[in-house]
Amino acid sequence: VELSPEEEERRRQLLWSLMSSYLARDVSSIQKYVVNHLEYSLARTRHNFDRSGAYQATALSVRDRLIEAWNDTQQYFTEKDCRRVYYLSLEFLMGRYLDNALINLGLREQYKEALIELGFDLDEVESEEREPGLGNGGLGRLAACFLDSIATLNYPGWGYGIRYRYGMFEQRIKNGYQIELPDFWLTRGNPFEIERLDVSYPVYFGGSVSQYTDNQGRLRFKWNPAEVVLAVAFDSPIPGYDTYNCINLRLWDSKPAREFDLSSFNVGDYYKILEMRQTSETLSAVLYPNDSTEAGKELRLKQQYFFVSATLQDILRRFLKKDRPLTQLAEKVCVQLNDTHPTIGIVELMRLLLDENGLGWTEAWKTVKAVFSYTNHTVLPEALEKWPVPLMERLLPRHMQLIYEINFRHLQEYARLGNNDGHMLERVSIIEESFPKMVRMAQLAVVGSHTVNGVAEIHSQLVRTRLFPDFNRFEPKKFINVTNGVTPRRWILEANPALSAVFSRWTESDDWILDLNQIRQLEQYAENPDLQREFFEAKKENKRRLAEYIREKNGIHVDTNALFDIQVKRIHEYKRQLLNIIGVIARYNLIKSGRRDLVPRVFIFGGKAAAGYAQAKRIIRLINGVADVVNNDPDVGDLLKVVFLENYSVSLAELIIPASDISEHISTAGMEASGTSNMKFVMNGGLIIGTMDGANIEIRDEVCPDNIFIFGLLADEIDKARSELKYRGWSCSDQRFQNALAQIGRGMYCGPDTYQEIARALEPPNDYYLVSRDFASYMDAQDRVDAAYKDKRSWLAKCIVATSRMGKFSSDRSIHEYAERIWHIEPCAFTPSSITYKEP
Ligand code: T68
Repeated sequence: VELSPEEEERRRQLLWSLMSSYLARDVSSIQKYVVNHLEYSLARTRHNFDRSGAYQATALSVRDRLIEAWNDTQQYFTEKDCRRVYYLSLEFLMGRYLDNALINLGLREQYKEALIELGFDLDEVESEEREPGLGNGGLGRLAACFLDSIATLNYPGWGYGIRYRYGMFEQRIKNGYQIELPDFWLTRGNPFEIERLDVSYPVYFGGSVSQYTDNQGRLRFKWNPAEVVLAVAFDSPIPGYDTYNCINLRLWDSKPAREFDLSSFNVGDYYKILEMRQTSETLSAVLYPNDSTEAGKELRLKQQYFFVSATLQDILRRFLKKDRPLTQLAEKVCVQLNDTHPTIGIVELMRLLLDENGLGWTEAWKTVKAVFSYTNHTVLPEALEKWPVPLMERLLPRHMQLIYEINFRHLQEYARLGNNDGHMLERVSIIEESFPKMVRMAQLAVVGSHTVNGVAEIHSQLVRTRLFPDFNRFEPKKFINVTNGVTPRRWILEANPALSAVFSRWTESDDWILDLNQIRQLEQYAENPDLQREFFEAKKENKRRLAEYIREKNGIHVDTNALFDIQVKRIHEYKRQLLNIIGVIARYNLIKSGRRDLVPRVFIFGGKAAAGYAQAKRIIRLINGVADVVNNDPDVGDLLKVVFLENYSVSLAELIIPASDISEHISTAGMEASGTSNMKFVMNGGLIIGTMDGANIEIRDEVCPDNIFIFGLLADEIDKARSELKYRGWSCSDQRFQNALAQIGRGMYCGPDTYQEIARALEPPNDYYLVSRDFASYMDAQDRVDAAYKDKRSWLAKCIVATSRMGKFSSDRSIHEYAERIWHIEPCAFTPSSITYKEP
């Protein structure tokens, strides 16, 4: 109905009076909200109030609050028309929501009290939540930490991704082997998402391209697609810590689109249509469990385009709500590409601007380049995405045309810049001239972005010199570094309440939660016996929690006085879990030879192997084989235990990381882009043993070489070492290594299906990851760890100093850098009093 201004004002007043204003924060109101949801949302009676119901009702009551904040924040961003960042990622590894939301809202204590009176323990209620595992590892978890920092720092930003119905597979260990089970995480629904049936977009595939002349006589192109899928938005509110701001993670779900179905139903092809419906639903069905290797599956490309197309349509629609030309898009919008996975977005935005909105090439391209920036997460050649041209032509014919045109203009420009050694154009080309031809997504991402960043200093240097030397020569300013970080909210405050209390006590404030540099104050008390005792007690408590879990899950008793030595991360040859486990075998042999003066150690492993990565699966088998032998050898006792924890995940990381004395970050130098668990471990009061790789180098710079155990070849020594191995037959003369290898070769720890391939991979010409070459240096570093651990006071002082110097590795620092150097956005904080629709 048309309303007069007076009627409009009355309507606004009515809406305000109907909305119950903000939800109260006291314990009895919280109880009322929870029980209301139990009754009216879950349709359970008060007599049927179990722990699962308590979780659901609690979560829904928290969701209400998040929605209030979400609505106000988004309305405020719209009103202020602030420049926004959109973080595009195929993975968001969020971890459990409830605990994090309560902490960020500052309501955990109230909820704890409210639930106790209702007969529930909040910790137990929280553990009812099924974690959404919508990511593989570091890259997906980084995206989640970044959202927490963006919200906390009041930056106007959103995350966009896919709502996979099956996330990362669930890992089980059977007879030492990894088994993969599907992760249907939505079985009991997800109270933290809001389905937006009103926010949906068609996404097209296939078909052909036709030409026509527009009314100004210009040649235009039209894509006539053959297939359509509908993208439907699911929103998850992401609250910041100690702010009212609440941002959005919008994940797309695929549904069959009716418009195409109906016409085909008329044609009578009933079964074909039902088949097509199925494929549309499979689009967002499953996360590809490949980490750091490119599988090149057709469905994966469809997923990428599906999510990027829906996202850009959504972004343009929001921008165009205000009447303005698309040439101004880059003033209000920037898009960060989390690796090359969403890179087809560069081409899609070109298509939208050219074909759907009538812009000319020059202005369209200028806009595109001003909008996009790209984060690279790996220099491993096998992980760089490439798509076959024929596949691209079939699925996205118009995009393929545009890629050729983008490449043609790009090569012309680079040819003009000169300095062509004959192969330069071949190297910088977006098209690889192989059979079949391939589209190189990294080259496309560099060409279509204004800024390209690596994720740690050494990695950014390798991005410049090894991946894109020619681009770097002509456009050096394009390449920058933004070192990764992790959120102290989840990784200290939530994961480690004991240490958090120590931080607050010794800094006499909670400010460290928002400014991690504050914990530097602890350093001056590194030798203080009271602080040392508190540090020790906190660690002990965390080790007890983990020991209890190990007893429950693995049936192994571990002594909390032993040194806990932990390596948890995806299983990959470059991460060298093999180096660790061969070191364990050597230690076992030492014990068997009668040495009793060793520091008792518990070696804890965890991590998933990609389902198709045979060698990684063998490594898991070997670790479990060694665990069996060692843990059941009466000669060993408490001197050595080996534990493989199955199904490593964010929630498990929150339990494991605070319990470490030493953690291992031992990749072949130059291969781990950054690593982020290294940061988490040190923040939680543990030391690390590691190579000069990724963020280890910057951690060493911060904590001083005395407080970290570094070993191994440097990145620039690797090529030479490899060629020595290959051409001069360098082989490891270390007897401990040879003995361990011989035992593996005799089948002492696992059967021939496993040991043959493991032994082969470690022999001279094959040892690409240089396990044998770094072995002696690794063992020396482990001896230094033992020696240092024996002196309890100096060990604790090392831990305190190292921990206190971790301020740099808060993701708040990373996000400030992105905001200032790449996104050029400003904080936009909403406070309930700055509401423009004033309550009448
Ligand atoms: C990781 N990459 C880096 N990739 O390995 C790690 N890859 O050093 C870094 O700290 C982290 O990114 C954050 O920057 C990944 O985790 C993937 O998970 C992945 C997934 C799909 C395809 C390729």
